[in-house]
Amino acid sequence: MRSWVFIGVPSSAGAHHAGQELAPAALRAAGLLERLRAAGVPVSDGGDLPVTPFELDPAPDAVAGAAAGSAAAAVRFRNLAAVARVAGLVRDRVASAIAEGETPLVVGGDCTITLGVVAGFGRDVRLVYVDGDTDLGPAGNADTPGSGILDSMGVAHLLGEGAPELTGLRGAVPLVSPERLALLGGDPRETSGTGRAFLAARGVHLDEGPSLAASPEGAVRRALAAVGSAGPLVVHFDADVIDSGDLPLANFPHYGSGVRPEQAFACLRELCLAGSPSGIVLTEVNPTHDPSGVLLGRYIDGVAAALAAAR
Ligand SMILES: [Mn+2]
Repeated sequence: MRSWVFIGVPSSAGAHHAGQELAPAALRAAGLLERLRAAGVPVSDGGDLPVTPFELDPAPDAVAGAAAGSAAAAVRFRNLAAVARVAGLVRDRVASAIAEGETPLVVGGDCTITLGVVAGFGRDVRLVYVDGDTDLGPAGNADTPGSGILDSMGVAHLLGEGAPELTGLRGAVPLVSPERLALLGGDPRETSGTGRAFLAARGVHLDEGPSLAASPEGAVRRALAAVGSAGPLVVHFDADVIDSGDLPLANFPHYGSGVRPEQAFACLRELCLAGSPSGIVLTEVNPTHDPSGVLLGRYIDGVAAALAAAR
């Protein structure tokens, strides 16, 4: 039987603002590890990486471009040094967990930590990216340099587009082969035609929120068929795949996406059951959205029920 290790990554370095760096400690305090064990999931506590909160990183390049009347300001990346440092630490921590025969349960933190997780698994990694966004940043919208927030550019970087400090985390680019990547649950309102074309041109599987909601099991079946069966499977699960009207835990809201919590957790459960993942990344939980703790409790229940399916 597999043995999971909880690896906390208290970082909001790549996020829109602070809060996610509190998630590993909040989930631990709310009983995630105990709930997992009660559900029959063997898990040890591997501790946390260093706390790396969001810091303001103003945009002098974009301001200068606008002042000069340039329509196409250069793409820039906010807090790049901190994001790259955290992702590198995640890569090394995940690689050492794998070497010790443990199954990493990486608990973020913003979505850029997944770059490090994937890098830690090496070249044959397969990734099912369950997320309310397709995280293409400017690669998905040619008309704007974007926000500079790296949290919204993770998939572009996985595919080799963006800052070399991140695309090169494993040495060889890209971090994951496009045919081994499946995106599940994206809010269709958040992905442009350019973004869809970018993914289609590379052969990346995309199944958006409505089709996940229609059949979580069917969406997982299609995603697993798309990424093939050879190589370790990593599952990325962003809390923002869930309609914020039901569970507004995530940093960046998706009100009205139509993906119910039970559908999102059924998707995660089916990935655990049918995909037998070698690692899972949980991202985007912002405990400051939940002063009563009720939302964290629901989230933990869903995660524990899902991981119990992975034997
Ligand atoms: Mn997201």
